[in-house]
Amino acid sequence: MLKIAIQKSGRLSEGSLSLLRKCGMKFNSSKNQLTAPALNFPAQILFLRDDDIPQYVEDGVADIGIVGENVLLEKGGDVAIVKRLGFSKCRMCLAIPKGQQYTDTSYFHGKQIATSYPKILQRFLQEKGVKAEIHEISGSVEIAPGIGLAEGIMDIVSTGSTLLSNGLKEVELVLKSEAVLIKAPQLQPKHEAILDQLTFRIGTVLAARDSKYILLNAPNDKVDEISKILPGMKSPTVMPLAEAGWSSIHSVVEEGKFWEIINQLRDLGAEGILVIPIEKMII
Ligand code: PRT
Ligand code: ZN
Repeated sequence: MLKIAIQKSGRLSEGSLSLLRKCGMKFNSSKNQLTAPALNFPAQILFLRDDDIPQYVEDGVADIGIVGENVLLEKGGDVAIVKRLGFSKCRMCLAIPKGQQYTDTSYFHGKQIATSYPKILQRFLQEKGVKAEIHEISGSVEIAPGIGLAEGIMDIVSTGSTLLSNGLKEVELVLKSEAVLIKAPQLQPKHEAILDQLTFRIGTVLAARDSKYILLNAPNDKVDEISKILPGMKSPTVMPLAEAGWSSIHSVVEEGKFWEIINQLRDLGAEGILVIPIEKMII
């Protein structure tokens, strides 16, 4: 039985539950539950506070876990990242009051910076050769400059609206973070085997999430050029249309590249372009 630690409630929980469910795992999760057995996979889910997950995984209480990379970097510990999961994306930034003029990191020399992530901040300041005073506070970091507790902050930013509404501006990117799958330093071979199955499934879910199935009609003399733009998994499927001189081309495109190539396809005479989500993708 593989023990999987995920956040009980917060910004990682929905993404973690949804990923496990898309991997075919069935389990009942109710608010007050601390654990839930998977009903159709040799795993048990442990619902924990995100800050505790790296330690639980390092100690082997859980075999694997899903946690924000920011928390992992702050807590340290002897755990390995198995996969980056692409959800709960955010960045950690230094921010200062809007009215202040900012030049570069030397701005922070001798200043006080409030954060809940002292280790990450310490490392960043050291790399930049900046000597500043770190004020560790556990929450509502963004109010620190307003109440005179610090001159700047280092915190998680997603949309930037929290900074804005507290009269702050982002001045340095410290790191980018996303949810990651971590594993214990020592896993029993039977647990490694279950983890292999799970990471295979996660791979298919992530590949499908980042790809789209595309179908289009094109004049026959443009099929070669269009096929070069749409290489697909191996090569595109090309089928003749009932109308002479035309073909239907089917392929897979990376979501991120879609808008880049759509104009090229239209310039080459592609018509009736359909883009369809993919449920699972086995590469
Ligand atoms: O209770 P528990 O300890 O489990 O949860 P938590 O309250 O410590 O963490 P939670 O659920 O808030 O966040 C879990 C993880 O989600 C973080 O460690 C990050 O990896 C990730 N994440 C993604 C975020 C955000 N986006 C985010 N926007 N974590 C926090 N925020 C906060 C941020 O602290 C700031 O207060 O949102 C505010 C900024 O958001 P914007 O959109 O206004 O910029
Ligand atoms: Zn937390």
